[in-house]
Amino acid sequence: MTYSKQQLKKAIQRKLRINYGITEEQATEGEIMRACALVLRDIMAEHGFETREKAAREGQRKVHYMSLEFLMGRSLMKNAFNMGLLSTLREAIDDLGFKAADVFEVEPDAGLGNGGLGRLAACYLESMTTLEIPAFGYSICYELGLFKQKIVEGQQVELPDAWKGLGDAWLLPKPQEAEEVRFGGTIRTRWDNGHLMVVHEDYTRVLAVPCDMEIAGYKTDHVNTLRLWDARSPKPIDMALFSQGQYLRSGEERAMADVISKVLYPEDNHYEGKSLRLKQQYFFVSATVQSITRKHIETYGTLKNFHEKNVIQINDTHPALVIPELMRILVDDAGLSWDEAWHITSHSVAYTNHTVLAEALEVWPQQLFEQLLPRVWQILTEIARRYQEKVEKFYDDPQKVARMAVIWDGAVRMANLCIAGGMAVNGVSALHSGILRRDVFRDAAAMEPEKFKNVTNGIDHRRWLGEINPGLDALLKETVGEGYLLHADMLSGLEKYADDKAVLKRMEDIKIANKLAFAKWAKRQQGVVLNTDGIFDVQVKRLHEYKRQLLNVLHIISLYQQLQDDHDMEMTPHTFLFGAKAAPGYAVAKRIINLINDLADQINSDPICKDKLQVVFLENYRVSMAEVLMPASEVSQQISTAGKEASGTGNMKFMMNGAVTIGTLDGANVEMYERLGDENMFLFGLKAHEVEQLRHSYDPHMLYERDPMIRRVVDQLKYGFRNGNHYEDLWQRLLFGDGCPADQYMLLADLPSYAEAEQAMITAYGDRDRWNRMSLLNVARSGIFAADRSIADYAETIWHVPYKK
Ligand code: 26W
Repeated sequence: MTYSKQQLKKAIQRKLRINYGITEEQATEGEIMRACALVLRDIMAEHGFETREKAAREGQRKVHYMSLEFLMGRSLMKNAFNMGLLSTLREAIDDLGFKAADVFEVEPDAGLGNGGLGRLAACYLESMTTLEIPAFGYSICYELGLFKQKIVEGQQVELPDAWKGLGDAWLLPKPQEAEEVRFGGTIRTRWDNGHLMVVHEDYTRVLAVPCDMEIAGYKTDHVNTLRLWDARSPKPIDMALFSQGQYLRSGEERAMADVISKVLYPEDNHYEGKSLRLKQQYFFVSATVQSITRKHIETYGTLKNFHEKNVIQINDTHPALVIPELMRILVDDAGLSWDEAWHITSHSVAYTNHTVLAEALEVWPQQLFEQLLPRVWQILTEIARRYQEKVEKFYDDPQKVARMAVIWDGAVRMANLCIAGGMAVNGVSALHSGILRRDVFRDAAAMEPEKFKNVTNGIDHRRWLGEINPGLDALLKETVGEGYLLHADMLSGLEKYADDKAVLKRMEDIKIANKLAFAKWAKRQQGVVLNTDGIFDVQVKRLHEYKRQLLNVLHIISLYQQLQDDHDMEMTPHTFLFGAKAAPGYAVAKRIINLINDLADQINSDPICKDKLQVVFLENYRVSMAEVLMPASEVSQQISTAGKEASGTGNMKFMMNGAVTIGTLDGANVEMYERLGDENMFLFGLKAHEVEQLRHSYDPHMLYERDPMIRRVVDQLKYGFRNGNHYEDLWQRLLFGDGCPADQYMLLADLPSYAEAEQAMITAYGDRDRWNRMSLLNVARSGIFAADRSIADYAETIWHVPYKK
């Protein structure tokens, strides 16, 4: 794809004329942004067409990645980067009288996800494209993405995220490929020519209209598609139904369509059995399975070889209904026998687990299924019955049979459904996959050990390093070569510069420039003035008790108390940055946000902290903020209770941008530590097995009684702040619990070793050569965390598809 500046400029001008009837002189930045998007979209759409034709012609096996979330962020700069058009596009925009950076900045984030799971899906789609795997992503075209966060008087306020105004420039609606999804009604069977026919009657219909987003790979013409389903009513007013006097149904269909694709559920790692959520899941699953099977029949004329030509990867259990829905289509619509259909289904679907938190496990009430999805319910009961038979043949143990059941005590257990119907089950880091095998899914893993695998997560290093950190990208191109963008293992070539003073100085200068750039950004966005002489010590991720933002807070309080004891205490300037959204219904998480803001207010206005301690809560953390923040970060906080964070992927983004990690041995931190060792990473805290052992006897109150440092820090919560706010509820929760075990995430157990690790980090920071070397080695050893490596693992161990090496 080579385009000159003139060609791009002409194409943009043309889009302005055709779409908005304006010239560049009359255009706003938003219109320029949309026009640029349309130009790139046209190029991609053409390549996308060729990619799909080729896959059909050559009978390639396709990967279908199903996820209720795709946290795409912005696309203009990313697509231009991948298409090799970024500098040409910049010049074309300049030529039109605009600043490219400002045009990129007006693009809204496509925030169709909560956190790690959704961003992972976005990184993987990019990587599958670059590796030239014929792949499709599927999700819902939410009208409102994850809420926008405002901080008002220290508290989180949620605002709707109507991203589509400017953001839908990338979406291509395909009404001719719409699918009909059916809810409710009744099921009747009748015999027809010796065949048992299933008749579904009196159902409510919702139309699923695809809105396709093309995804550009890096240095390839291969283009994949993200298909987002938009819910519409089948007809504005169904005259046929209306004239029969059934206008109520028609109204019902409109009401259902209006609400299904309206908004993304904002709970992350927390299950709530809301019927609208189940409707979203089935809507998205049914439309997707119908679409995949329809295209398969168009190409091959039969569904009997479906599993040979397709693999469906499901991102956590949220799309688990794909299993009964595929069975339904194979049995009811295609007329296959149950056994044939089961063979095909259980050789097509693979399941990735992303969490071991009990409160995140999806368990749907039977009644909801019976009412909402009567045919799927029938199929589910048959799947459950047969799986139970299989389990009983293997285990003569009623307790194990009960634990492994798909339907139990009036509830459908989605994880067990995925295990029963999937060809593979994988965790997302070595530690996490081990916990699945040995603990969470131990009975199933003992029965079918080959099914259980690990694929450690990875990130799109082209976005999270190449695109967003041009300074480091330039250094890498000079040292290890441009090839690192396709072959992330080449980053290891940086290692030989670990003692090269000039390169170390470059690393430092790049970091300083990025800190200044972030400070400027934060000033413009939020009006806050950051102390860029301070260590940028960063914790950004969803707010969750297990992620332990509160542990970070307790440590900051201890530093503050030391300063109160000795105003003249020597201290390396330290700027603590937090960014986190709390689920709107998660009261404790919201209290912690309030606490961080109160602490920040007090510290930042206290003269004894001047040029020493600063705490800032960054409002509305999102992909586009992470893109400015990661390159500027020096310390990465990855401090979850060991055994709780499945992998983490923010940890990888920090590492790749040269931040040094303070962390527990949790998730992918374990694999980072294997590569970095104690010299290049600051570990602390209980190990996963120690957490489990200690659980029975843990007594945080005793730690509070015995350790004056702990007591004084924790008591600060109770006594509160100068503004009059206090946090006795959090104090209580740590020491005595509140309908839950006291300090269930063991903050107090880990606080002393955490403070030591922070101290060791500060000492290392003081030795510039040592620190820059650590930073360099973090970058050099991060190649393993590229999504390309993860996708190669999936391709080899689960999907069995070829990919570009
Ligand atoms: C049903 C409610 C709900 C919603 C989202 C339950 C669970 C989820 C996700 C599975 C939570 C999630 O995002 N998990 C994160 O997945 C990342 C990608 O694998 C991991 O890196 C994180 O450790 C994990 O918390």
